This record gives sequence, C-alpha cells and structure tokens, in this order.
Amino acid sequence: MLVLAKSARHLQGALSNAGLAKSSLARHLSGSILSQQTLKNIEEAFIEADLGYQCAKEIVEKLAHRKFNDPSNLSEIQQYLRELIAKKLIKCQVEQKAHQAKIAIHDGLLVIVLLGLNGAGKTSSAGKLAARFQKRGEKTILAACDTFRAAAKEQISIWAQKANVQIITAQQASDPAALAYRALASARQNNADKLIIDTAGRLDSDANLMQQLPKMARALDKQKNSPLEKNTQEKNTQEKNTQELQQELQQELQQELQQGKEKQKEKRKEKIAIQFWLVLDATLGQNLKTQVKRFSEHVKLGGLLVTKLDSSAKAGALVPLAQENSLPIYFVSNGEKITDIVPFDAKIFAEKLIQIDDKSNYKNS
Ligand SMILES: Nc1nc2c(ncn2[C@@H]2O[C@H](COP(=O)(O)OP(=O)(O)OP(=O)(O)O)[C@@H](O)[C@H]2O)c(=O)[nH]1
Ligand SMILES: [Mg+2]
Repeated sequence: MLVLAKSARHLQGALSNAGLAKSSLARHLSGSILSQQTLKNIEEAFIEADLGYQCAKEIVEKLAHRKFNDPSNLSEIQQYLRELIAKKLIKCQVEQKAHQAKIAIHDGLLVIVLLGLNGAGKTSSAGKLAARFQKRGEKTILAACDTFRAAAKEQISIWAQKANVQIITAQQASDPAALAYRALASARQNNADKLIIDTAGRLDSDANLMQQLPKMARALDKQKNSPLEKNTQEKNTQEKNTQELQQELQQELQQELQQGKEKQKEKRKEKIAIQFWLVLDATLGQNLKTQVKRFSEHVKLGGLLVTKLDSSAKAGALVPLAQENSLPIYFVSNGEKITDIVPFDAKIFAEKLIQIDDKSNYKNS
C-alpha cells in the first residue's frame, strides 16, 4: 500500500521470517495470531501513514487478538485491516441517498461556503462542485468571495465558465461578507438550488482573516432571515397605473393557480441551509486535525472536502479525525480535471489506504 506499501514489505518480511504464534497444526484447527514483530511493523506503518500513535495502537491491539487462517497470507490481513478502517470512517460518509437527493437531506437552497488554508483546493473544488450540480439539473451559482488575492476573481470566473454557471463577483479588497449577502439574495431571487461560495485562503494564525468567517456567517444568516426582495420586474409594475396593475395581478393570480405545482416548488426553495465546509489538503498529514480544531473555533463547520487524494498522500489522518469528530466528509477531489470530484466512500478510502498495488481508485466510484 502506499501507506502500507512500505509496511507491506515489512509485513511480508515479518511474516516469512518471524515465528508464527502457533504451530501449523494448531493453525489448521483454530487459526493463528500474528507475531509481535509483525504487529510492531504494522503499527509503525500506520504511524507513518499519519494515523497517529493512539489510533495505530488501537488498530494493532485489535489485530493482535485476531486469528487468521493463514497469517502468512497478506491479503487476508489486508482485508481485515480494510474492514476495520472502513468501520471507523463510515460515520463520516454521507448516506448515498442523501447525496443523490441533493446533498445533505435538503430540498431547498443549499449554500456551501468553502474555506481553508491557502492552496487547499477551494477554488477548483468550487468549480468542480458547480459543474457537478449544474449537470444534474440543479441551478447553481458561484460567488467569488476571495476578494483578498488579486487573481482570485479571474480564477473562479474561469471555473464558472467551464461549469457553465452564473457567478457573482465584486471588486478586489471589497468586503467578502457583503458579497456573500448579495450573492445569497441573488440566489434566492433566481430560485437557485445551490450557491457555492469561494473564500480566500487563510492561515489559522491570521486573526484578521479568521475574523471574516463569523462575519460572513452573520451576513448569510441575516440575508436568509430577511424577506425575499422583489426582483426588478416586480418593482417596475409599481410604476404602472392602478388599472393596468390590477389586470396584471389578476393574470398573475391565474397563472399561479395553473402552475400550482411550480409555485409549491418555489415555496420549498425558500428553505435555506447554510453550511461551511472545510477544504483539507490530503498532503498535509496530521495537520488536518489541527485545522479542523482551529477553523471550528471561528465558525461552525458543517462538513469536510478532502483534496489531492490522487497524490501519494492518502490522508490517513482522517481515521483518527473521524474517531473524535463526526463531521461528514462530503466529497473528495482526486485530480485537476473538472470531473475529478466524487462523494467520499469509506470503503474505497480504506482500500486505497491498505493497498499494495494501485487498483483501488475513486475514479471507479
Ligand atoms: N493533483 C491535484 N491537484 C489539485 C487538487 N485540487 C486542487 N489542486 C491543485 O492545487 C492548487 C491549488 O488549488 P486552488 O483550487 O487554487 O486552491 P485554493 O484553496 O483556492 O487556493 P488559494 O485561493 O490560493 O487559497 C492548484 O494547482 C490546483 O490545480 C486535486 O484534487 N488533485
Ligand atoms: Mg482560491
């Protein structure tokens, strides 16, 4: 496995050299446990793969009590490890049905604010998600709330073009919270299904930038709770004379009755959910846990999106993270193409973590 690619060699070596814990006769009768040396090698491999000492120790303790039909059969041990790890991560996997039915059990407007460290993959993930939702027939709008970095607006605009979605922008250095407010107003008026907000990369040590997050959360809440602004067309009608207006209103009423179903749909859209998703770069190892902690101090996180899983990093740190934290991992990004984003799957993740060859792949999901 990568993770265990090295340890697999360890493991194979250990299995062939180390004395097994039981005689072959006993093994045939009741299976065998792994040798201490093998267990030690596996523990080291897990620590190297960013699972952390505590988590590695727990896994190895379980492994130590497990009997295998043939402890020199690597695939049997791997299979057991995969199952163990997938079990630890399953609570972070969003049920497939919820994913298919528009993410997060929600049938109204879902606002996703992507945040994270510099270069984590926020902008490209925003573009990929927009393309994915739009393609499924969900009206999606992007908001370029990274007003901090000069080139950010252009970068996200290119993604909007590729994804074929509308984008709301503002001038560089303008207030990102005000832009988020305006973007949500527009998403509501346009009856959108998804609003994806890209934000500036920030170090958790940068107090000023971190303070922008609760401000953005307040702005979005304020817009969410304010009455739906009338669109420009409606405002124009106010300037017409009363008789004309009466006629138009009558017509509108009839249309509404005819399109009862459509109207119901619009009403439903007024359910608005706002979620802050932390974008985590898989290559950052154990640091992932710290980021979740630090960002949570400023804004309530609703989920995670893990990027760069196509790299040699396998984000082993998600395993201990999942033990302490049940934040859903909504998506993983596994490349730079617009289609390189897929729902997180605990089983595939575990297979990738515990593999020797490179057969397990999110691209198959
Ligand atoms: N290989 C690979 N590269 C990725 C992935 N996601 C993002 N990248 C690359 O990572 C780099 C940074 O991505 P961005 O989307 O610009 O990251 P960001 O978080 O918006 O960056 P800032 O706005 O500067 O904070 C780009 O070169 C992306 O192509 C991924 O899943 N796999
Ligand atoms: Mg960006």
